[in-house]
Amino acid sequence: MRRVLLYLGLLLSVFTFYSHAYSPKEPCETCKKLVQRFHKGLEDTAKKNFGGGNTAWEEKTLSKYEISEIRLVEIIENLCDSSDFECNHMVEEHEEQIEKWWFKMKKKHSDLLKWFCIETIEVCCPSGTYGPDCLACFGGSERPCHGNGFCKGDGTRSGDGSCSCKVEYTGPFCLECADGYYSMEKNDTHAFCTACHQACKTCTGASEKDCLDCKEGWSKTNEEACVDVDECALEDPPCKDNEYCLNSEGSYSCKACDQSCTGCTGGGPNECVNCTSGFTLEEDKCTDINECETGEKVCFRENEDCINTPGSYKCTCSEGFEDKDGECTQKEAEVVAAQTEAELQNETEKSNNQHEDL
Ligand SMILES: [Ca+2]
Repeated sequence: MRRVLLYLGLLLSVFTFYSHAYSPKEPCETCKKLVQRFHKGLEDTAKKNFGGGNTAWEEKTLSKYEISEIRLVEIIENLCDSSDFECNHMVEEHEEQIEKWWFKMKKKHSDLLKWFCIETIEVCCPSGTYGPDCLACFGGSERPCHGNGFCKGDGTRSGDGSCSCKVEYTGPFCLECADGYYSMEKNDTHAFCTACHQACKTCTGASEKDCLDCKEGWSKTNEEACVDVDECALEDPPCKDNEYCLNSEGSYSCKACDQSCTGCTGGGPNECVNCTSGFTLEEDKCTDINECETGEKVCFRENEDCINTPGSYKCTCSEGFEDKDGECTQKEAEVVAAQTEAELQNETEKSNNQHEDL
């Protein structure tokens, strides 16, 4: 199963990569970028060629250069990155028009974006308009979507001119308030929507008394205001047995009891309803019982120690011993060490005896 998922994931990422890499760019975007680069090219070539002194000869050549084909070629060479297929294609296809603008139209039509992208190759529209015929966006081309949203296809030859409204607004022209917002001012062409009080789903004003509907987690009182529901005080509280409930504005949360509790009213060992086994109530707190010190023997095997743990205890073999077939046996290494020690002891005693013999 995991392998299949992995494979599907891989397939999906490859697909996303390709669809991304090869999706044709919006031609108006390409054109706008191209015009931007043209202006950059103009700047760069202007700097490059106005450095030195100003002899009459230089001035004549420079002013010639300013409108020369050499300068245009330099600019065109840097219009697109070599990897930008759409840009290179656009330049190739419309090089003649760019030349025409450079030599003949520049003076009269100084706005290259307008002349080239909108009017000549027709890939963009004036802002506030959209689609093949550059029609006005919903809400008009002056203030598309009444300033409360974005017109789909604005400034391009694509899209449908419909509005996608900012979060506060809704309706085809973004003139109505979305749920959770109310209108401070409104007429046929303007709307200004503001957030309701956090307790309201819909409202007519700013306060919790202006709610039409309450948001989930809030309910209407007699005074018609939406107030927080205290979920923790409900007859059937929402948390599990070993959790306690924390109320909050518009919500609640369930938190785990302390490990010493069985049921609790808060987070500490002093807020238990009952102590869990292994704990006992001491000074109003559920406290760990130390089973190793009760006086009763709890670990029964030989060479075994009792270790107290929170809520319980462990019986483990003493140091130098290990559990083998249910018994605490001396470790191999320890046995060897003990033997060596015994032997050494023996040797020493022997040699001592010999010395005494002498
Ligand atoms: Ca609540």
